[in-house]
This record gives sequence, structure tokens and C-alpha cells, in this order.
Amino acid sequence: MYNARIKGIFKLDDSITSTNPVAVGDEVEIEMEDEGEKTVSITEIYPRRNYINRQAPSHRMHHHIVAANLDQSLLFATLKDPKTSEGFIDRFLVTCEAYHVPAIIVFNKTDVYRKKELEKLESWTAMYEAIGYKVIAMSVQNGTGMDEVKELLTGKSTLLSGHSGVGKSSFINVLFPAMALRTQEVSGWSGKGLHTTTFAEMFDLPGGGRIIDTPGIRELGLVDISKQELSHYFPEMRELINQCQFNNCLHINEPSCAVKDAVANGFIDEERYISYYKILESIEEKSY
Ligand SMILES: Nc1nc2c(ncn2[C@@H]2O[C@H](COP(=O)(O)OP(=O)(O)OP(=O)(O)O)[C@@H](O)[C@H]2O)c(=O)[nH]1
Ligand SMILES: [Mg+2]
Ligand SMILES: [Zn+2]
Repeated sequence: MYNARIKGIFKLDDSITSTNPVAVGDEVEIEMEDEGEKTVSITEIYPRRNYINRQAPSHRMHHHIVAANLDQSLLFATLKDPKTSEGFIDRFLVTCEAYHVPAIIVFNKTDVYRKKELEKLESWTAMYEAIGYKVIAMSVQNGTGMDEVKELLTGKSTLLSGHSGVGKSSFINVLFPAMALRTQEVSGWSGKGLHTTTFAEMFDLPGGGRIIDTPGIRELGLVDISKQELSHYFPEMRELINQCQFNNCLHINEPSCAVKDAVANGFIDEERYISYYKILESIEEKSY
């Protein structure tokens, strides 16, 4: 372990206006500064195999690289304490599709789910599995599903994301009891997490592989996705796009739209289509 600082100015990938030139998961070249103090300077960042980018919370026009060189991402969602919305899950999935990072959805805290939440768990699981995503029901508290999730991590570099309070750090503490990462109960009155983890950190897994704990995401601002390409990042729409009459179809008001037909006949879930519509509306086309 070294304390590193960045030396010189880096030429960033293309024209990305990123708030962080070096991100967790980056592979870098280092130069020793002080052997005793264990300080180094980073002199080069190797090209990224991939990365996940989001809008910087502080500045809409800036990007923040969440992590780089990933094999997969685990989205932790909870149906209670706090509630994760379907819209948030879908935005996350779109981001992963856009950056070619396979996504797995983990519903944590199943120990506190009652009838209402269990029904939702069942219907959302069916919905996401039908379009090709792996979904796992888990409880860090009582151990349900933990082995299945652990198995998925072996030998891979995995990003762990989700709202604050869904149990990301608690999960890592079970993997590494010695780590004792800070965790905190969700707020009693708002039911929301208190943003306990404040920076992304990568851990080496004993059986090989790495996992990255990240701070809870409030809202996921998409970057670099145009209205035109959005439906490519909905797997169930992607396979129908060629059947629309217009090749620039946005699947809203156009005639002979295969996507709208699929929503009407139930092949595409209506909730997913609503998410698509909302995300589409939120994309501001860049005017050059
Ligand atoms: N009932 C229940 N509580 C859980 C479970 N997993 C985690 N928790 C609790 O949820 C609270 C939040 O957990 P954290 O691990 O701090 O959540 P986090 O996702 O790391 O949150 P941030 O760091 O703020 O993003 C803690 O009080 C945990 O004990 C679970 O499976 N069941
Ligand atoms: Mg945390
Ligand atoms: Zn269409």
C-alpha cells in the first residue's frame, strides 16, 4: 500500500471533462518518492478496458469516473429501508449496458420484507430475468443468498453500487470480518441511508478477484447517451428496433413501431417502457 499523488497533467480519454483523472480500478505506472514514507507519484494511467461514468453530483456538465477495468457490477437494491425505485434500477442498467459492463441485481434485506415487498420481489425478479439479467435475493443479516453472491465474485473485478443504506459496506464486512468498514443504520424518520461511505475503495478477495465499495448514489445522472441510442440499452427493445418502420424511431409517436406493439401485447413490460420514456425525457440533447 502506497500513498500516491498525481504528477503532471494527464491527457484524459478523448474530451472527457472528468472531475477525477485517476479512478479506482485504474492500472498505473508509479515512481517511488519516499521508500520509508511509502509515498509514490503516478506517472501514467494505462488505457482503460472499460469504465463507468456518471454525472458529477456537483456539476452537471462534468463527468465522474466511478471505477475502471470492471468485469461486472452488482447493483444492491432494497425494497424496504430504504426503497429502491424501479426507475433507479433501470437507469443503472442502462449505464452498465452503455459501458459494456455486465450487471447483476441483488435485492438485499429480504429478512425485513413482508407480503407486499415479497410480492414485488417476485414480480421484479421475473421481469428482470425475462430480459436476461441475473437477480439474487439476499440478506446480509441472516445469510440468505450470500454464498451465491460470493461465488459470482471469484476471480473478477466487481463494482458494488446502490443507494445509501442498502448494505454495501455491511456485505464487504461479512467477506472480510477484519475490515470493520463503517456502516450505519438508515434514518428512522426518512427511511434513507446516511451516506456513510464517502469514497470508493477496492479490496482484494482472498479467493482471487476484487470488489469495490462505493458511496451511495442519490440520483444517477446519465452521461454520453443520446435519445437516439437509448433504446439500444434496453435489451428487450434492442432486438426489435430493426422492425420499426423508421430507422430513427424513438418509439413514442411514430407509426408502425415494433417497440410500442411489443408493449401493447405484453412482450415488453409496461414499467420498463415507462422508465424508458422518463429517461428519454431527461436526456438533454447537446447542441453543438
Ligand atoms: N435488516 C437488515 N439490515 C441490513 C442488512 N444489510 C445491511 N443492513 C443494515 O443496513 C444499514 C446500512 O448498511 P451499510 O452497509 O452502512 O449501507 P451502505 O450501502 O454501505 O451505505 P452507504 O455507505 O451510505 O452508501 C446498517 O444498519 C446495516 O446493519 C440486511 O440484510 N438486513
Ligand atoms: Mg457504505
Ligand atoms: Zn419504434
